[in-house]
Amino acid sequence: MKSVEKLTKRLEEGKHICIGLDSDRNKIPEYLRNDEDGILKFNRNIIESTKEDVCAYKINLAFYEKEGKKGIDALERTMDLMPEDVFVIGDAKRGDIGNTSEMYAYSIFEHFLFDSVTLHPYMGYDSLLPFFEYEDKINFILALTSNAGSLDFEKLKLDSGKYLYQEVINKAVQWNTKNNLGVVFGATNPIELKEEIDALKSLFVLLPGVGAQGGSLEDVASTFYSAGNKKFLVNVSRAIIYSDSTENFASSASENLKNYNQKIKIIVNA
Ligand code: OMP
Repeated sequence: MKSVEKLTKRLEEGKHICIGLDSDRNKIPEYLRNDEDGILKFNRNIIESTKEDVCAYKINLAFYEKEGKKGIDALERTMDLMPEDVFVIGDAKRGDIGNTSEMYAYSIFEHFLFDSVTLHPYMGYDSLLPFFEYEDKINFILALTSNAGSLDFEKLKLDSGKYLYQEVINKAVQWNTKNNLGVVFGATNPIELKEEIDALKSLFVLLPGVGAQGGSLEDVASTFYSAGNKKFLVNVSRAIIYSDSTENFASSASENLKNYNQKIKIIVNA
């Protein structure tokens, strides 16, 4: 199944929650912390209990690289566990000169077999092109992020009167000739999201920031559904995967996911 087909099928079914497998040995249930394969076992249980109701999984490579060889092994084995029909994002925030980006793109798409990646736009078009050339994958470019530091650069005003993040969206729309682009837009920016909703219509949008960072799922879902747009994924990491520190963590994660899905259903049916 093509990556874009996996994603659009779930979005059409009203599934918009992307679970972030930000699996940290210091936060997983205590009984798994000293287990050599603790992170893998944690991921396996979360995936097993959520795979039917989730829209996608996002794996932030930082949490795996931190563990060195063992972490990369856990990442590869987690990828082996992914169901064929579920879209998986490699949250690597890549972008470098062309020949280096070619290596990064190969690593993400051909070695780890992710369906998608997150990218920094700071170095411009040629730094992203090697990723764009993978026509069947989806590339999410950071536009307006969820953190306070988004003010430092993303909200700088340009001579055109636009903010830098608005120009990133503009460029992503222009570059989207293969329909394989999206942007990252922090769910902690609901006012800006409403302002940009028309500009975003040809792109997939990944929205992190719900849960631990305080963004509102209701705000995001109602903004997209009011505009008749279903091409959005809301990432939740800590608030789903660490909702229970006992052996019941996976069923709690599933419960939480179902609650988030229910909130979206209420908005769709309103
Ligand atoms: P929680 O705050 O635990 O839900 O995790 C959020 C996840 O989304 C982390 O993996 C972050 O690295 C990522 N993220 C943001 O939190 N904010 C952004 O603006 C962009 C990302 C991202 O690109 O995924």
